[in-house]
Order: sequence, then C-alpha cells, then structure tokens
Amino acid sequence: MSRAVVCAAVIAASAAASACASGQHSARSAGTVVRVSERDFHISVAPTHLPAGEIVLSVQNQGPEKHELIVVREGDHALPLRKDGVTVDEDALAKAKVGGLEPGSPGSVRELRLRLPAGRYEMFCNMSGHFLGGMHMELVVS
Ligand SMILES: [Cu+2]
Repeated sequence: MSRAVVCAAVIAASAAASACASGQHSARSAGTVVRVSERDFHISVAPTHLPAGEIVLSVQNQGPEKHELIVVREGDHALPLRKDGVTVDEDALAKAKVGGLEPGSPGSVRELRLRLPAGRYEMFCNMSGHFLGGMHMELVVS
C-alpha cells in the first residue's frame, strides 16, 4: 500500500473521530469498532456491515458460560462439523480462519483486531453445542 493511501486513511479516521461529539471513542482506537456481545446461545453484532480495513471487535461475554469467538471467511458451503456432530471442524477451516479469541469468562470484554478485505465472514463460538445452539453471526465487509 502506498504512503499516500495510508495518510488518507489516517486523515479520514481522525476526521471521523473529531466528528464524533460524544467523545466516547479514544484516539487510540483507529479502525471500525464493532460491538459483539455473546451469551447463551446468541451472538449480537453491531454494525454487521462495515468498510474493509482495520476492524476492532469489542467482544463482551454476557455469560453465563465461557464463550470463544472464531472468525472465518465464508465459503460456498455451510461450516463443516466434526464427527461429533456438534462442533465446527476448525482444522478444515484453517485457511479460512482470520482470527479468534480463546474462551473468555462471563463479564469480560476483550478486543480482537483484524484487517479484513471485502468479503463475507462468519463469527461463531465453538464451545461444545454453542454453534448449533445459535452462536453464529455473519459480518459483511465491503
Ligand atoms: Cu459460546
């Protein structure tokens, strides 16, 4: 990427920051912040459509159990399951995986920074049964 493009991105980001009157965004958090909240057995995400580039997933675990978060680029097929029939086969998705967080405790808030090109992504929790229970959500980057 050229230096000029990087500078333009930085200027755009600071313009967006100063346009935000609420002051809730720290100067440190360059990139689009996506709020992710996890609970049994649901993931909610806002926004679900975002521009390509630096993305900060702020992941809050509302419990009552530990939850993890794995992000993969979507393929043409549904996510493959392991032989157990209840967890996603992460080995089969090694090439599609773009990032992940290990299981986090209830009440915790963690950040996952990603640089995502345009595409469709699936985020899910792969604790036993959680994916099938409904813990998956799509993210569209354009
Ligand atoms: Cu979970």
